[in-house]
Amino acid sequence: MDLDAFYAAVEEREHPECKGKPVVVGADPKGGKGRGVVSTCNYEARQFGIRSGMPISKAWRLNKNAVFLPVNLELYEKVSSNIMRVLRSYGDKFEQVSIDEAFLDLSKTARDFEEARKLAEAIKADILEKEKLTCSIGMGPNKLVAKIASDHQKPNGLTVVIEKDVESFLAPLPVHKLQGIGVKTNAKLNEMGVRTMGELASYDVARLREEFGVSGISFHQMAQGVDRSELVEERLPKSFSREHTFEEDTSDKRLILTKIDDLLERVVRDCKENGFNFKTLTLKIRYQDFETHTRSRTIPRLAAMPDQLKQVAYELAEPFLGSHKKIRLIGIRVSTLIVQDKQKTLI
Ligand code: TTP
Ligand code: MG
Repeated sequence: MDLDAFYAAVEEREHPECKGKPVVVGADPKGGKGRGVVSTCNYEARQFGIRSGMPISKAWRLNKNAVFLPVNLELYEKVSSNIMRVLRSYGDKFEQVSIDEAFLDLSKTARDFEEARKLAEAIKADILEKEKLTCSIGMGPNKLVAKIASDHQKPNGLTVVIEKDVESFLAPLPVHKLQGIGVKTNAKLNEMGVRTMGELASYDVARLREEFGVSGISFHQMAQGVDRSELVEERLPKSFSREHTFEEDTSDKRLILTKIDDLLERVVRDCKENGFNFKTLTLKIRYQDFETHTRSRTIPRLAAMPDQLKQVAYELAEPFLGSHKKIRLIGIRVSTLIVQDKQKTLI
């Protein structure tokens, strides 16, 4: 799955008055004197030849009347994480590749490609409904084919390539669509008379090896649609935590409990915003002499109410509050995270 004109599409959604106009997201064009680059642009702007990575001054020359907007990464990251959460809930293994692109393994979720196609349609509809954005999905027997298929009918595409059609699907496509074939390799292959993947697939592998070393063998395999790589699942967070060091060491019970409320609220928010629930709450206390203690408690019910959570945190703090030593730092951590959509436990 790859979102269409991602940053520009989010901006169009936020500024409906731009709908239908060319929209360029990137550096300030400063009347043609700007020095940064284009991050991306919508499909209307692409008709003027504007592209990602191009100097913003050139984009300005190509269309002075386009809507030029600055990059609001924080917003795109939030939208991205919402969408990735939706996507992840539809399949088994999940690998996020970039802010707007991810692989999903449906081989255990769907019985065949027809069922998988239905799931892909449901994913597209769900993303459109929840985030008002379109994406392009490619499906195939492996990652290589899926990735190329996702790019095949952009924007708002859905391309399904079943096993027996892999070679005929790839054959007419230019070799530079393969990952690892950049400008130089592409030029070299073209010199050798190889422009399409079909030509590459039927080229003498020994000659490819002579020219490109072991990469030559891998190009030959890729051109045939061979890819045995597994999805690399993201490293999910194991916990969320926040700490506070007091300006001055303190024994003031009211001050300490207020700070616990504050930390707890922030940690729970971090956790929820990232799409997790949690089962374990840990409190950390450091005294003025740096002696440090932690106490944990398993929360009996997942959907514990804020007041109950507070109560648990107070109970964890209780034994430390009567000490003759002052407190320097307190911390709150939540762990044993559960993905909210799937209720899958992570240690
Ligand atoms: P892409 O998926 O490559 O591009 P896109 O989503 O804008 O358009 P398409 O419909 O062709 O998929 O990149 C995703 C986002 O990453 C893009 O919206 C902006 C950002 N990006 C940059 O900031 N600089 C770049 O050079 C590229 C290629 C992308
Ligand atoms: Mg994209």
